[in-house]
Amino acid sequence: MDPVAPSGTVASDLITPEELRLAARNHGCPLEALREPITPAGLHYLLIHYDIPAVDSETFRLEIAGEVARPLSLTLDDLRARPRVTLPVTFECAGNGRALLAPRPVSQPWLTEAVGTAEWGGTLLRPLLEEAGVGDRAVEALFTGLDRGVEGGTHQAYERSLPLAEALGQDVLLAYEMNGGPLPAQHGFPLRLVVPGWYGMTNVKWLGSVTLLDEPFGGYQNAVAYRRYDVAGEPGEPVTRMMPRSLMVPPGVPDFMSRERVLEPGPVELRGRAWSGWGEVERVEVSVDGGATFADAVLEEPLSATAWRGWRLDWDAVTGSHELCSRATDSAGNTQPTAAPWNLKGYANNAVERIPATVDA
Ligand SMILES: Nc1nc2c(c(=O)[nH]1)N[C@H]1C(S)=C(S)[C@@H](COP(=O)(O)O)O[C@H]1N2
Ligand SMILES: [Mo]
Repeated sequence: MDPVAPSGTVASDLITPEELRLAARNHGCPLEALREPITPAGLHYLLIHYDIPAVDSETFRLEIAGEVARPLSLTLDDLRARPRVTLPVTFECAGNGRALLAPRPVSQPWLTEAVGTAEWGGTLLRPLLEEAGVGDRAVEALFTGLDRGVEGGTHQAYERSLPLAEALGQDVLLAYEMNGGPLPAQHGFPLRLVVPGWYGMTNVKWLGSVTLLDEPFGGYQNAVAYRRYDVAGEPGEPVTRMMPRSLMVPPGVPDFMSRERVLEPGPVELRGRAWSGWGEVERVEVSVDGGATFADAVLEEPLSATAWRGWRLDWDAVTGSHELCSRATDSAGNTQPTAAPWNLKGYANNAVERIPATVDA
C-alpha cells in the first residue's frame, strides 16, 4: 500500500501511520493563539504518552514518601487548604521541531507548535517537602503519574525524577488549576507538577506520588528517553531546560494546504513571543529575507520570569516572496541557531523558524 505523495515530497518524507496516530492524539497550539499572553486551555498543546487515566478525586491521595522524616498522604482538600499560588508558565515539548530534522526521528512529529503558556494554580512543593522533612540521604525527587503504558518494551507508570535542588526550586508548583478552572483531564486532573524553565516532560500529570530517592533514578523516562544521543548506544546527555526560541504570530491569511502566508502590501505589525529556560529573553531579531538580514524587535515587559515575552516589529511589506524569521537570545548568551545539530530522538531543535509569505496586491 503506497500512500499517495503530494507533489514535491519523496517517500522518505512521508509521515508513517504510527506518527499519524500520535499526531492525531497530541495536538499542537494553533500559532495564531500566540496573540494571547495566556493560551486558552483548549489551544494549549497536548502530549500524552499513554492514555488519560481515570482518577477519582474523592479517593485521590498524593503520597510523599521515601527519604523523608514524616511521609504525607494528602487529599485534594488538604492541598487546596494550603497557600494558593498562581503562575504563568511557558511549556514546550522537548520534541518540538523534531519533524523539521532530516532524517526525521520517528516519534510525535511536531513542527514548531508544541508550546503554550497557562496560568497554573496550586501550592508550592518546597514547603510540603520541608514539612515532610527532607532526609540527609535524599539526592533526587521522583514524580510518578497515575497513567501507565508500555514504552521501549518496558511496562511503566509515566514517572521522572529531578535533582533534589531543582525539586526544591522556589517556583516549583503542584497545580490543581489551569487558567482559573480545575485542571482538564488531558492536562493532568486532579494534580500535576509544574517546573518552570524545564522542557515539558518534567511536568508530570496525574501526579500520584513524590518519592525522595537516595540514588539517581534509573527508570525509562530519565535513563532511556529524554536524553540527547548523537549516535545510538552512547550514554547520552539528559534533556533539561528549554533552549531559547521565538515564534511569530502568522501574519496575513494562510493558504489552506501549504499554510504559506498571503499578505497585502503595506504596513504590517509582526508580532510574536519568545522564551528560554536559561534566563530572560534579552533580544529578539526579525528577518523578512530568510535570515540574510535581521532587525531588532521591540520587547514587551515580561509576563513573569517563568513565561514567554512578547515582541513587535513594524514591517512595510513589499510585493514579492519573503521568508519571515525571528531569533531569540537569552541573558545566558544562548541564541537560536540557523540549523540545530541533529540528534537521535530529535530533542531541543530550536532552529530559527521560517515562514514563507507572499505579498500580493
Ligand atoms: N503523567 C504524565 N505526565 C506527562 C506526560 C505523560 O505522558 N504522562 N507527558 C509529558 C510531556 S512529554 C509533556 S511535553 C507535557 C505536556 O503537558 P500538556 O499536555 O499539559 O501540555 O506533559 C508531560 N507530563
Ligand atoms: Mo514532551
